[in-house]
Amino acid sequence: MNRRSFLRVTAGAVAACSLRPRVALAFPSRPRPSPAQLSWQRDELALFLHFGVNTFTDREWGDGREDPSIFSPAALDAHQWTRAARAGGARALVLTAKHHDGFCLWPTRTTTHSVAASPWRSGQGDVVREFTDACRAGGLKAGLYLSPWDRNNPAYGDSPRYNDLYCDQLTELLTRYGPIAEVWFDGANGEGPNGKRQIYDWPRFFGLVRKLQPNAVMFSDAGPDVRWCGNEHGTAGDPNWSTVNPNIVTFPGQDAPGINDALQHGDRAGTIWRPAEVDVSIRPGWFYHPAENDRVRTVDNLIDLYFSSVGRNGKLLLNVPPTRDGLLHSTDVARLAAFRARLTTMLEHDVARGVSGKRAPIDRTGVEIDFGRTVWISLARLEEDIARGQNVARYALHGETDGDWRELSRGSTIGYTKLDRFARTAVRRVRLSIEDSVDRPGEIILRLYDPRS
Ligand code: FUL
Repeated sequence: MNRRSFLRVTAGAVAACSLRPRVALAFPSRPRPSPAQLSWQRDELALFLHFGVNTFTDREWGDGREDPSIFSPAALDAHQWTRAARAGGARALVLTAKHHDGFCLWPTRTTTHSVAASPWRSGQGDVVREFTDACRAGGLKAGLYLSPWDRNNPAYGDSPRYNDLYCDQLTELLTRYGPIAEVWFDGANGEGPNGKRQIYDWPRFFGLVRKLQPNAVMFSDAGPDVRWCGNEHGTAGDPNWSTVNPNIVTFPGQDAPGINDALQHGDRAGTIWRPAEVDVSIRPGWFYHPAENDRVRTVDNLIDLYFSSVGRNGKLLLNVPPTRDGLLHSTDVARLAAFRARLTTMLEHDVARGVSGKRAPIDRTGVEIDFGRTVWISLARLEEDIARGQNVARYALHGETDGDWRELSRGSTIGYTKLDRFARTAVRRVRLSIEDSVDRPGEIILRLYDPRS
């Protein structure tokens, strides 16, 4: 037995017979993740790097009139970014190759509004190159954000012309720098010159990414592979289904009744696998602002974020913006490392480990484990085997002491991971009951901890 305690929540032969035909009719093929989606989710944490001219103007949204000469990150070291990411336990990073201001962090052929017109590395630099090389050297996945909204480019608003240009930019980014694991399409889309509005050719963009980087996941409100969770404060929905109805959110930035609900919660009966990504910043802003150096999230707060994102079947994309020097700030770096150290300690000792001989299935909807002694617990980690889909819709966890069963926690969806904190309790037995599920739940892993001991 390894350190996990495997609790098989499986239907017995009789129950399977009664469940299968009905489920088969209602859900002919429950969606499952692609290998890329599975690997994306198992990474749990990625760092988001908002970096560009706004870093130097102290703004959040540039208007596109910034002089490229302001971009001069004298000490830029992408290896420092990846070292900090690794220390924080992230397995991927996503860089803003172009934000809404249109300034390109790589020497593109599509515009002169780029690093090539800056004094940085005498105009010979390429942030995307240094970033992707550092990711590869550090064994981390590289992702790129390319803002559809472009407040600098004269073609913006002239829809076919800008769509061509945007595809050229995607092509450069997806053919020059080796494997790209995630392409991030922002839903924030604003005005063009003279109020002209850009009609994006999303099917073309998605098709191009799929062709050039078939193993990348595409993020947007409308996926197609991973979806926005519907807010920027670090909270995945509850419930949070990784399955969606693709007819509700059909393009990034769509705004209509029901959209936010769909983003937050997914859809129990959804036909497409599109798990939620939770993007949030370690500071109040997305870009670096010196005035926010004292407002970096605390370790407690970062742990809370992990619980409300990864612990609710989401993937956490935590923004840690480089400074004007081109380095992550020492406070942020220290916070990341301390966060990981704390999390590792919290999840170090699974008290359910090694109790295999003392567990007994109670019925087709749950399991009971008997510790044979009193143990203290205050945290549960539940996991479905999402390679086979997501099924649990409602569960309850009870603990028994001196013959008295009491509820420890209850919840809706589980998915990749559900983390529940509860009052520290001494138990001899624990029972997990699956009260509602879409299909027969597969194997569920239950881990129990007492982080305060
Ligand atoms: C938003 C943007 O407008 C913000 O500037 C930031 O990039 C955030 C991640 O997405 O839509």
